[in-house]
Amino acid sequence: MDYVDLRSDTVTHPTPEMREAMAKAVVGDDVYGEDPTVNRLQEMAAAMVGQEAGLFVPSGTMGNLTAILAHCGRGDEIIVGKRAHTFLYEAGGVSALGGVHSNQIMEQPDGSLALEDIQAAIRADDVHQPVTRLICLENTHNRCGGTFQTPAYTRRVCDFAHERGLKVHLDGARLFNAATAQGVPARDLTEGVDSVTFCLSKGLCAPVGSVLCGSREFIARARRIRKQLGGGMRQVGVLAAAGIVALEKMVGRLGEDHARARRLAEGLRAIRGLVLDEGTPATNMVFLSLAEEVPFTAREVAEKMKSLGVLVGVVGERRFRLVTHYWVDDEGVEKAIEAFQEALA
Ligand code: TLP
Repeated sequence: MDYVDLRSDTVTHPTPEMREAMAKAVVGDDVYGEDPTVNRLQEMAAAMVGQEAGLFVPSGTMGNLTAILAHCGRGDEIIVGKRAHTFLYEAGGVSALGGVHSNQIMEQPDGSLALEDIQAAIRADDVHQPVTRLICLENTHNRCGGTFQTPAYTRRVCDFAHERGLKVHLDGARLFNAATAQGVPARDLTEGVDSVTFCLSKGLCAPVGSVLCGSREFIARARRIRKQLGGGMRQVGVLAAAGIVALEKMVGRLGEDHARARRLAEGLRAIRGLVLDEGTPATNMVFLSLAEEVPFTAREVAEKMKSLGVLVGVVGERRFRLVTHYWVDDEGVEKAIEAFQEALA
């Protein structure tokens, strides 16, 4: 059965054009820096986010981990949102592998970190305390609803950080969704950051990979850390080739996913028993909950939906996340709305 898969945009398959580019990719040993396709992808990626250099990594998780370990030493501290992917869903890698301590602060509902909360989290110069080194941002913000931050906000945090001798890392897994939603180039959202990762494998449909970008000096350090983590890959141009197609062909169409998310939200809003989050969707994610009177759990509803050919993300006892992407068309959206209706009947 062909499911309408709304669990995540991580489920996207490569497009036929990507598969063709992968088959034809010219490759070399990337640990020697000799894979021309990887080098081209890294240059393209860095240019798109206004940074000097890029580093191809197997996943967003490894990109964030590599960046944080390149910015911080053991016992240093990062300031990070309580609902940040890096804090919630990366298996505690920064502390397990890097000895990096995290100081979590609550995001604002829109996923931003308030400057006064950041200020309050910065440690004093005191032997009892870890040394604050880095502020971690996320744009779009996954668990805050796929919300986006503006160029002005990012610049404000960067200025604030730099005045205090701190660095800023941006988890831009869905950076191009944030850019599309605001009609700005991605580089406007990365101006001032010391490092940024974005994923090729989510809405952009590449099968694998993210790119970490920053200054040449930073990327040289990150390259050694990637090697320590076992992420030095060899003839990986076969994957980078799909990433190049992702950047050339898929960035410009993300607005279609956002429009489908809006249509999906509109259809679901009309169904009794479903309560949509205020303001959802900001980009390609729709967050919603079951109304109190519904006698099922989200998991039970998801099981029924599955039998109707629709897969949904369960993110709480009574809560769902639905993510639109390239492989969900208009028909899929209507099918999902009907399936919810039937599952709750
Ligand atoms: N997010 C996944 C899950 O891990 C939750 C998803 O389905 O949304 N940063 C952000 C903001 C992310 O949403 C993700 C993946 C990552 C980093 C990690 O990327 P990968 O999966 O490539 O390690």
